[in-house]
Amino acid sequence: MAKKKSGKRKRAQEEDIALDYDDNKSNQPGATANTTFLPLTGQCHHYRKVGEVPFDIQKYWHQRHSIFSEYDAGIQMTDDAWFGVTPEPVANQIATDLSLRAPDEKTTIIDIFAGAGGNAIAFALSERWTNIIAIEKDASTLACAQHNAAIYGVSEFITWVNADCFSYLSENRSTIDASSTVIFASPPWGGVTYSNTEIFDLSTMHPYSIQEIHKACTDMYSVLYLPRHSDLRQVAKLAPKDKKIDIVQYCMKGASKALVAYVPASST
Ligand code: MGP
Repeated sequence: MAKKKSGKRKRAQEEDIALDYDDNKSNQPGATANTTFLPLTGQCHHYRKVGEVPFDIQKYWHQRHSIFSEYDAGIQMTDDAWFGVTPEPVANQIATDLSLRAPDEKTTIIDIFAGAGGNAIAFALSERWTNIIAIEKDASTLACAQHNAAIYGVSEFITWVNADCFSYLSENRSTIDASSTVIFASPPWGGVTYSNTEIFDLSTMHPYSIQEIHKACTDMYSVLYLPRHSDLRQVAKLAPKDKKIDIVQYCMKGASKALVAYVPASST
């Protein structure tokens, strides 16, 4: 699994850097970032025993080795990150599928809700992308993501940005090349109760609705990781004129974990 370990893990953990995407306006914002590693905080945990784990995330902790096969190497998570992390086999399959689907001219991928890093790690391991930018608003969660990517030996292949993704996208509008960029969005779904309804209403997804997320990246090819029972009519409405959206259900052990909508850009 961890193809690129080659001693990078220790080096990455020892680095001491500061994230400031405003200082980094080259061809792609963040692409040549002075990427900096944030320190793990008291919010970051590597739970070893179920007794240490808050009750509401114990279900996820029991799945820890399918979420991160390298969990025992010291994977770090904030408690909130457990709810949204993409299990590794699913993240890898999405990375493989996207490698095949994305047109060749797409060379940059921006993971706008990077969380604990599962998807960004899979994108880096796929070796498909020239630039991988991972944005995470919460500094402790970003520190976990950087640490976890280092465990997989890919941290230095990812440009890390500690920011609100909507601010990042709007402030860097002029320097993001939409024709070469793919947006990957695995947003919060509003908590564990997301599955309580028969059909998930994406317009009330909290705190960001599907429309708000789509508006922020409508001119770019976007890949949206959404509840398995999302209202497909709402997804269909995101399709640019005369273009189609592919929707794929990603399963583990015969049960869907999520669906992914591959949404073409409005302009290209
Ligand atoms: P789940 O449905 O909470 O758990 O999450 P489980 O055990 O697979 O299903 P259950 O029917 O037995 O309860 C399933 C998957 O959905 C997780 O592995 C995550 O990949 C994804 N997921 C869950 N939540 C609550 C979120 C979220 O808020 N955001 C994102 N992006 N993914 C989530």
